[in-house]
Order: sequence, then structure tokens, then C-alpha cells
Amino acid sequence: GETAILPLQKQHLVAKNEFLRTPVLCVVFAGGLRGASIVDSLDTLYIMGLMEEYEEAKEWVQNNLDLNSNGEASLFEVNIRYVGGLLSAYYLTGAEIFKQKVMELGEKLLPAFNTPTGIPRGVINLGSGTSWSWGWASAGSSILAEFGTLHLEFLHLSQLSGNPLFTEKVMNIRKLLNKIEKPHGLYPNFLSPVSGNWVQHHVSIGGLGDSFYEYLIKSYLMSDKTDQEAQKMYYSAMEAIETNLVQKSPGGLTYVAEWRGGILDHKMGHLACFSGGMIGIGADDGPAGQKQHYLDLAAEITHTCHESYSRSATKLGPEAFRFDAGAEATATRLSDRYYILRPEVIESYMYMWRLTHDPKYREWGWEAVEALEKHCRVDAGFSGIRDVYASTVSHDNMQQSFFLSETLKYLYLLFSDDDLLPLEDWVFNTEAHPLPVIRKRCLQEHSATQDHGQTNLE
Ligand code: DMJ
Repeated sequence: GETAILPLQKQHLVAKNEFLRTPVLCVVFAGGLRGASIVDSLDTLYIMGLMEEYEEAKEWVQNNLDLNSNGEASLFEVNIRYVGGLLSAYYLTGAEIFKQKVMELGEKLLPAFNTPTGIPRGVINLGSGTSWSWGWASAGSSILAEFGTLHLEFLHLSQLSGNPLFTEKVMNIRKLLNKIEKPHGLYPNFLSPVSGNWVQHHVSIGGLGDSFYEYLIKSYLMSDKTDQEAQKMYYSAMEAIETNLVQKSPGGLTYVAEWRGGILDHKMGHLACFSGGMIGIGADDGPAGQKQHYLDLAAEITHTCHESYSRSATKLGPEAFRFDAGAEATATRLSDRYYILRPEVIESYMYMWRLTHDPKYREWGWEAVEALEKHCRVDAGFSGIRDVYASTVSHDNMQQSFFLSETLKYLYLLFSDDDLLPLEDWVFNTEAHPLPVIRKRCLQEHSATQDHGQTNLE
């Protein structure tokens, strides 16, 4: 899997369908499955026109991707990286092998839903089908951002197979979340898969909560704007978040704090920086007259996240930054200073660029490219760094698979024309794997087929 590494230049991003070459065929373990970087990067390689590497990765999937591994696999991670990666690869290329693998994998995830409520447990052994809750999650609870981030992929599993079971599983989760009482309209991060009650009142648009909100608005968009339940739940959640979590710092920066049983923690995680883009793509379909308000909020949050980058020595942002004790968008704890090649800030630049064409988003994206080149490029690819505030960097020797699936793809799209994966036709899953909008016509045909009982897996 060795490939030549080209120096990254701006014109590569703007003009050429070829930009970052980095060895992607290193085989890593993720939750019991091998090859996360390969599966996660299939669509990126294809979109960038890196066909040799794409073919090599496809061959690996064909010959080596073993879905029967006995080990601890995260239902969420397997879904967003492997199911999402394989679905996108299938939709972009039409290669049957991806469809075959993703259907096999989808079926293997189903035992995790065998709980009294149908809320899945977080961990599954793909070999044996047994599932259990994360040891660290309080009282055997399941996590909002995990069981709430299955909807897009599972709808496509049903769409591709004709088997309604996948859709039923995620609609059941939706139903429970819609019905349950919510403190101040907010969704806490932990829920018991046994009782169906919240386990503790920690609310966050960052880690543990994040992509649940993302999947509400994206479910609506992916349904060709027919899924009105998702639309309603998203805008009510946004209203509660704005009322309870959104803050303005003394220095005028807008941020989204975390909420612990009514008490605010004035911290924003890097993960929460995806919300600029999310609020941007949701601006059109909220309550009447709210479009400009949402676009402004999205721009303000994206600006704050850019500040968290520009206030560091490396021009990369920390894992979490704070707005207390005099801090303004900087990490105050040593343990929050690392950067692991995460995409969220660049993701928001990409969406905001598509929505506004304000050149500052490309400038900010280019600052990130230069910082990645300078501080994260190593002989074998790219590495995370331990302290964004130290000008002499210390590498963590790890290239997360989302660097290839998300960070580089969003950069590439930021510097491409809008007709490359247009947002009207494609919805990106939370790992940046593009899934096509399911058109109204297909939805009608699909339910007609189901009415006639033709629902078996192919
Ligand atoms: C990715 O796996 C996904 O974006 C997920 O939603 C959050 N964490 C990482 C990237 O930071």
C-alpha cells in the first residue's frame, strides 16, 4: 500500500481532481473489525479520482474484509464507518461487492436491538451476536449519540434490500425519543435500554449527544423533506438548545455550553463544532422567518470554532475549549490540548462555504491545510498532536480513520465546485459518507412493494 506522497499545493485543491496522497492501506483494528481506514476511505479515493488506490482498497474489501470477527465492536462506530462507508462506495461506484458486504454486515448488527425497549446496547460481538452496554456508561445505559446515529444508514439498508426491518428498528428509537418527557425540551445523553428512562441529566451538543441532532435534520433532508416528524423534533430541540445552552462570551463569541442538571459548564468540545454546518443546512426549513437567524447563528458558531484554531501556536484547535476564568475559546486544562485530526471545524467551513460563498471559509480552510502540512505530516501519513499550543509538536503516532473519510474529504469539497456531490442530492452521514436523497417517488414505490409483501432480503 505504499504510494508516493505529493507535496500539497493550493492549486491541487482548487483545480485538480487529485490532491492528497497518503498511504491508506494500513490495516488497523476498530471494534473487532479490521481495515477501518480502508473502508472509511473508499469513497474519498473514488471522489478524488485516486483510482489505483481505490482499486487496491476494493480488492482488500473483496478478499479480506471478514465480518465474523469475535471481539468488542461498537454498534455506532461500525455503523458510521463500515455501514456508511460501504453504502457510499456502493452508491458512488455501483460495485456489487459493497452491497453484498453491507447487507451481510447490517444483518449482523440486528441482535444489539434485542432489549426490552428496542433501544440497542452499545457493544456487539459480530461473531456470536451477543451484545452488552459500555462498562463506563452509567447504570448500563445506552448513549444518545450512538443509538441516535443509525437512522440514515438503516433507512438505506431497507431501501437496498427491500427488508423493512432496518427501518422498523430505527423508527422504534425515534418513537421512544419523541414520546419521552424531556427536561426543558432537552435530550439527556444517557438512556436505559431496559426501562426506557433517562439515566442522568447531562446534555451536550458535543460528545455523547452530537450526531443525534445531526441525524434529525439529515433524516428530514434525506427523505426529500417528507419526514416531518424528524423536522419537528429537530427544530424543537434547536429551540431548547438556544434557550438553555447557547451563550455569548464577554469577548462576543457565541458558543454552545454543556448542561448538567440545570448547571452550565462553559465548555465547547471540538466535536461540537460540527454544529455550525448543521445549523446552516437546517436554516431553510425551520419556523417561518427564522432562516436568517439560523444562518447568523451558524456563522457565529463557525467563527468561534475558527477562533479556537487561530488562538493556538499551531493554528489547529484543541479537543475542548472554555469560556470561564478569563478563557475565551482556549483550552485551560492540559488534558484538553490535543488535536487528533478531527474534521468538525473544517466540516462547518465546507457547509458554510456552500451556503454563503463567503471567501473567508476557503481562507480558513487553507489555514488548516497549512497547519496540517506543517505539524501533522509524518513519513507514513498524518499524525495527531499532543498539544496545539506548543510550537514544537509532539506526535501521537496515530492516523484516525476519520482523517481520510472526513477531514480530507471536507477539505476537498471546500475547494471544489458546488456540483461535486450537490447538497440537494446527497446527505453526508456523520462520518462524511455521502448517501443519496431518497426521492418521494422511490418512497411511494417502496411502501407499495411492502404492501404486497415483497420484503425479503435479496
Ligand atoms: C467521527 O467518527 C464522526 O464524525 C463522529 O460523529 C464523531 N467523531 C469522529 C470525528 O471526530
